[in-house]
Amino acid sequence: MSSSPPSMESLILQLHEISAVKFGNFKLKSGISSPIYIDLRLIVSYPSLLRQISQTLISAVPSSTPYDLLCGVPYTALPIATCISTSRDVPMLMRRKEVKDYGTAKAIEGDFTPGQVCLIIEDLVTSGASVLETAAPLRAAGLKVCDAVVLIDREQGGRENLEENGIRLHALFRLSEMVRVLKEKGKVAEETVAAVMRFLEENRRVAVPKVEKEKVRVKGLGFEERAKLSKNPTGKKLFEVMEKKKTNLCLAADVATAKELLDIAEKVGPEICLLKTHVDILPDFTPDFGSKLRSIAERHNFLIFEDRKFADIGNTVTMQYEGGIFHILDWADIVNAHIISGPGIVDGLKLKGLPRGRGLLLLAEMSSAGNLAKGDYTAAAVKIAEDHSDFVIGFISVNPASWPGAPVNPAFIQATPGVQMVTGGDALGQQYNTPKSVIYDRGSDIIIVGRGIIKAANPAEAAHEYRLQGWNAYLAKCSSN
Ligand code: 5BU
Repeated sequence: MSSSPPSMESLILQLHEISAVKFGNFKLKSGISSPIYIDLRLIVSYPSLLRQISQTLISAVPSSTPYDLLCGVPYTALPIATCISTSRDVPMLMRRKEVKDYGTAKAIEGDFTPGQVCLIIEDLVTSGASVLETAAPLRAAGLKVCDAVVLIDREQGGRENLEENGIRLHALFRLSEMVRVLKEKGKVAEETVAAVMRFLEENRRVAVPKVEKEKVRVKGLGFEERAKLSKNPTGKKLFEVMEKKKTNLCLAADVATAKELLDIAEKVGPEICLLKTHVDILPDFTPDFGSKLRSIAERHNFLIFEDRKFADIGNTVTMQYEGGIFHILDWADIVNAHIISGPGIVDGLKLKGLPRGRGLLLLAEMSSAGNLAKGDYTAAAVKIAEDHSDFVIGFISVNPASWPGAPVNPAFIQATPGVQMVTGGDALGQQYNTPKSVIYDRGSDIIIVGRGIIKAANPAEAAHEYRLQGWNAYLAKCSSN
């Protein structure tokens, strides 16, 4: 075995020699026709070349790039990743290609701990879709994927597509460099080189096919595993309660009086993981409301979420959270906030909430027609949450599966209002989706149901039905992984 990595030129010539580089007319995975095709599957027949490629490839990763694990994109990069793993003594993971969707560790073989960093190994990148297909289940399993190393970059947008998905691409060489070397060595005709260059010019960017994005967005780990990922005690507890009670139902207890609220909390308590209040609608609120509700919550093992929707500057919200008539901080496990005023609002709430072990949901989307929480606003909520993951436990969302870069960090919980058994709305802009659509199709975790339960003839029975539908949708999501 040579001790220093072979030169790029020597690798290119060897690849040409074994006919791993072909010129002609080829249809690529991305659908476009190309005058050049590179088939690196052949390298398993040339152990010395495989070893040289592996050695050189890993040396292309800057020493400042940390990683705990390797994962080759199946299939061609698997032997390359294996060579690197054994020579560098870095553990490897394997992604199962035959698992159509993902979401549980079943899609990934090997030992790992959520939070570890995994470097992706790939032979060739065109649009970056294959790297994303491998990154998605790794990320869904709680691993960090920030870098991918590739032998050849076809220079067709893969680098940019990956960058947009938070993955830096390190390439040993670019396709144009490869062709240039072959031309200089007289291995390829002038016209062929011109055709390849023209092709590259005309196909600078191949979009990641839609279906790949679909795959990237779905599913997630089970609640039990996600409890371990949450950095906030209330976030952790909420996942644990959901798993223990087998419920992802939140009751929006928008009843007329505090008395009625305590009454419905008692009746519906066994069915829910979370009870949501609007304490400022209760005419008979008294200072002991919080302790009464907490004792019911403890008895039935659910958490309390005051849907206060804080929206002011940090300094003001600290006072609103702690003071006034309601003393929300004293009894609500969870509150929520708009991000319209910027990250200072989170700092303010955190100042009071974190020492008490409380959690915060950020309003990333809303359920009402014509609301403005979308696009960049939603993305900003995700960014703020990532920056404060010790306090922010997740989001109020409507369609988290469609967010750019979805799925978001599985430590965050998604809770969705606007839920009834049938789609539709009310006269004031509320829009309803069904439990199945919210959990299974739209990628949320918790259904928030108000009038669907409180206006039912028998709220406890209605809650039971919503609970079954919500939980079954969650189980269906897990088993489709
Ligand atoms: P409904 O009766 O299921 O429509 O009640 C929905 C509850 O969720 C109600 O308390 C709203 O204040 C709350 N809600 C919502 O409907 N939409 C939103 O985007 C947010 C909260 Br945030």
